[in-house]
Amino acid sequence: MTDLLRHIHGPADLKKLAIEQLPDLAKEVRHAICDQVAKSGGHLAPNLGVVELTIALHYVFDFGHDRLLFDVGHQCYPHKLLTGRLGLLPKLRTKGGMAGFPEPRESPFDLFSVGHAGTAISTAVGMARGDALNGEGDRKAVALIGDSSIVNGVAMEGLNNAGTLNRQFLVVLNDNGMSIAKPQGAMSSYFDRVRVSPTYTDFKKKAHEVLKYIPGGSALEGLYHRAGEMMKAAFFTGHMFEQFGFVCVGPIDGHDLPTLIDMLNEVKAFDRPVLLHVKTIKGKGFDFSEGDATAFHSPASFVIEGCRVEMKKSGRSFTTAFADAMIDIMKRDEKVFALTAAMPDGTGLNKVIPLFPERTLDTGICESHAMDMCAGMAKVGIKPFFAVYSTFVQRALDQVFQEVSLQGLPVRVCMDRAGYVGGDGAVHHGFMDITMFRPLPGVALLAVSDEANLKAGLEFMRTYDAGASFVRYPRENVPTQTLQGENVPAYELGKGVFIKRTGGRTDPIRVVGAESSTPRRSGPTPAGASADLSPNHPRPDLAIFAYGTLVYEAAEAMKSLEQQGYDIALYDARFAKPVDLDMVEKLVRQSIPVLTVEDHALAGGLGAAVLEGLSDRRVPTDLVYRAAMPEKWLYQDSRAGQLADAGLDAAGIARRIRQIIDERNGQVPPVPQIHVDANGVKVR
Ligand SMILES: Cc1ncc(C[n+]2csc(CCOP(=O)(O)OP(=O)(O)O)c2C)c(N)n1
Repeated sequence: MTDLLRHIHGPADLKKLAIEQLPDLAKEVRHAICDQVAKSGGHLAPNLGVVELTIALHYVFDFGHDRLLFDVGHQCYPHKLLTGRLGLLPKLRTKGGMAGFPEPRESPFDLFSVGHAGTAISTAVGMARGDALNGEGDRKAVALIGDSSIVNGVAMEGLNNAGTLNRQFLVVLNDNGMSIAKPQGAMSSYFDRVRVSPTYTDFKKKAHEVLKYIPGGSALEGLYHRAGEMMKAAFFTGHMFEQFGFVCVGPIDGHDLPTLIDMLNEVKAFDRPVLLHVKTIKGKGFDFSEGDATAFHSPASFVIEGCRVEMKKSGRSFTTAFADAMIDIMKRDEKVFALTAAMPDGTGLNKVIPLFPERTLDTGICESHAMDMCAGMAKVGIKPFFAVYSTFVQRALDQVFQEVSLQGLPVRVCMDRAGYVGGDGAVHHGFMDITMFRPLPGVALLAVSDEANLKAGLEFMRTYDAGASFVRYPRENVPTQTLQGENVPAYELGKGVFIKRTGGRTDPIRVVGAESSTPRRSGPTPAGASADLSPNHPRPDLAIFAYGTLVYEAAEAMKSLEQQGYDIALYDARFAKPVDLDMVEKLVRQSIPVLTVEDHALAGGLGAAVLEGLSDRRVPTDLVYRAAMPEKWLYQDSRAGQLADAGLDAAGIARRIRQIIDERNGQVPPVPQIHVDANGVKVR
């Protein structure tokens, strides 16, 4: 193998290479990415597919000055390697290492932190317009977008606006005929047809054909006459994006570096919007990734042994548990319909779809449309279960308001990847689903802590017809041992459940006469004093009111607290809306401090619901404490690392509880609640 990549510290070094050297560089880039993803996991096939395209873009444009916007951003690894970040690659997706998505904190070559599909064209239009206003209209604008993302509503809105630009503007359509899974909808069939069209292979014939269609005197004609022979042949008249006001060029071979460079050099000079349609092979370069681009879209780590590639096994995820629970529900209830918006693998529905082809659907990347479709189905008595990541359901907030909640429709939404998501980082955290949906009348919000609770929660949703219901669960494996055994109590609207108390003691809410408000010593036993730890002790030092899988972190925290002599009760809140205020009120009225614990933003989450609800009941709230995601971005890391940084792992919860109890015992002065906002400003 050649040794070129090591000497590329930025695009200026790339431009020093001869075009003939670039295929060797492409090979090195591919191997560097594949070797690293095999070790750490990450996006593989999308990056392997754009290696030549990225090299060509940096070879032709000057993105220190020009603008390059990535759509989704999961295909940015080659770009990062060509812009001086090879040294960060060994720490891909880990704390302090290389983010898996474009990240402006990392490099001025990354203009936006992105992760959600459909945004590149609009942000590029904005920058192009802004640059023009700033008198810097010479900065070229380029948006790189995939064939599945361009169908996204946001992208379409961007195209609609971009087509009216009276200046250079380039959309590079990376058409690999794939989303994560097979792309969906009429547009994907259209691309299938375009992809097999003769294109620029038959230059002369094509040029002649094109000339026939170009009306005299049009702007296109002017461009056409200025264009080189190859470019003329690649003009695509009748391409649907022509109707948006774009000059359409291609499809061209996205792995043929000399052609890519020639074409980009030509379209760069066009002073109007151009769509360059580039055909690529997702996963290009290795048999295994080309052969199964879905499995290698974003694999966990894997091992390559000769011709064999083995994915590392990683336990039973909530996603798999969800798929199995859905299969069971769909067998029992023929009104149930399951949908995903382009995430059959990520949500587990890939396991469900083959079993129920008539009652499942992948809508493509269009969460808003999917949500409205759910509303339509619910309106006629079908029970839609929309499986979607928490972060992507944000795209459908307005639809949940207007078409779902306002109509009182029982749409069921199953939110995977709720809370911190680990390596994908800030662009994918599911941190505001409670905040978004809590204000909506009739909506039920629940969370599940383990597989048995997941089944029970989904069963509740199946029969809950009074409004929409949303369940959340994280990117994690289901706990191998359960706190409540297999037979968890059924979910009852707005009801939390007692899980356990240190020392196997009784639920304080159930203790007869526990309303006594006599102050008592709490916390660890001072030296020389005898501990009051009788089995029927009426009041614990503190009650934890935890949501979702953090019930398990809290249970773990209780182990160390118990050893230190603390008496703690644990409740699973189960619902953030309606939140079990009766449960919390009973605790507070016994002078038991309550700590709410959730893997969700502090603002508007479970703890906020408790504080607001108690306040409305005129119940004093000074005994309520909240542990939740702090108001600051946590970037790529393991999920465990992110929970620890937020103080939401077992150690953090135990620390917080000791602090609260010590403070209440007057052993330490009150600790002000300090949170750091997005701008790094400390606020009380
Ligand atoms: C709003 C939104 N929904 C879902 C996703 C998850 N997602 C990430 S990449 C991807 C497929 C994108 O396909 P395409 O644009 O064709 O790019 P490719 O991966 O094929 O290169 C999807 C669905 C997302 N990033 N954003």
